[in-house]
Amino acid sequence: SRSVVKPIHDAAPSPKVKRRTKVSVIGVGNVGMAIAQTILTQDLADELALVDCNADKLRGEMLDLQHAAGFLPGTRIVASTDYAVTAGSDVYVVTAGARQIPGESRLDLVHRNVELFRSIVPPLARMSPDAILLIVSNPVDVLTYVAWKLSGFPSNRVIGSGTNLDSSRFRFLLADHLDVNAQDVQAYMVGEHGDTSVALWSSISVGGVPVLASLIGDGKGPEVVEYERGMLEKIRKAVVDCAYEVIRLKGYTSWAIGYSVASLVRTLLRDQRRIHPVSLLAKGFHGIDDDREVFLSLPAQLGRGGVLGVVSVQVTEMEAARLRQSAETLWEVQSHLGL
Ligand code: 6V0
Repeated sequence: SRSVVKPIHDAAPSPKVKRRTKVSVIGVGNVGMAIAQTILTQDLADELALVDCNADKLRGEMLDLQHAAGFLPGTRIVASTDYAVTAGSDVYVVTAGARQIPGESRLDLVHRNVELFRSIVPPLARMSPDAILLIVSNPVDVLTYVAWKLSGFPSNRVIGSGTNLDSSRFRFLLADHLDVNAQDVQAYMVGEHGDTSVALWSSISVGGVPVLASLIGDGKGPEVVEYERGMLEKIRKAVVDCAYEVIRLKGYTSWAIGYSVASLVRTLLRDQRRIHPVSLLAKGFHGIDDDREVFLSLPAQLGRGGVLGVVSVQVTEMEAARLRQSAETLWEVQSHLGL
């Protein structure tokens, strides 16, 4: 570049550039690439490293992204089957793994993916001992626990994408039902990502108006309130079913998880202290036993340190009971993993 760009007269040397931010995506399948491409277009990192065990696919994806350089802000894109390429990462996004085949439950996937994590997580922890691990591979809650165990990282730096995506689907469907913009809908799904996720009804508000409470406050008869509750339950079920529908129709899900994980990466890297429902070490919350080392999603404040804290959301006794039930199920699954 020296021959093209010439220094001006009497110029001082550049000050030392502030440390660059680096994100590594492990697994360049449908989900990994959707995340990588969203991170690039949103200009979230100075360097993006990609790792996969399939060398041809990996190099092909790297070149394809690099060829967009003329349209992107200048993120350095590197890729290798060797984890050394990820050294010095601020955030790891782990999407490697077998994905659900139509009809397969997320928990059925567990044994296949635990073996994989034994080869992936220890090298990551060695290459970037201060990084945040963001786990996306399914079953995400179990694998986040597995990543925590295998990395030896403190629990605040091991996060599962959890119900961040479920909550976004929930907001989309609620917005459609209420005819408002999804960005104005606050609503959380918590607990286990997938079939047994828990919708927090009292968390639903639009433009600051709590939706269920306002129905009751408006003096609507119990039939109307019951009808709305029925509608909401239908919406909760639709949130669970819609992942399966996408998988049935296109074979995998990618765009929504891409945006959902990119939004987590932004909050973490820029220390935005925003609140996201993500999978975290949930023992001790909502009556989950202190000896149950399980990762479940709860609305949490995230920042450069990872999980900064858990929001004290209102949870009914029935919702808390379902959280505890999920905790028991996960604990049971984890007890067979030999970790
Ligand atoms: P995919 O398209 O099959 O990609 C998986 C990638 O992982 C492939 O490129 C493999 O080559 C690679 N891979 C396998 N083994 C290794 C290894 N040892 N080291 C490095 N790379 C490896 O799957 P897809 O991208 O569709 O899904 C990836 C994972 O994300 C699956 O476990 C999904 O179930 C999970 N999802 C999680 C979601 C969530 O909300 N948490 C949402 C969607 C998918």
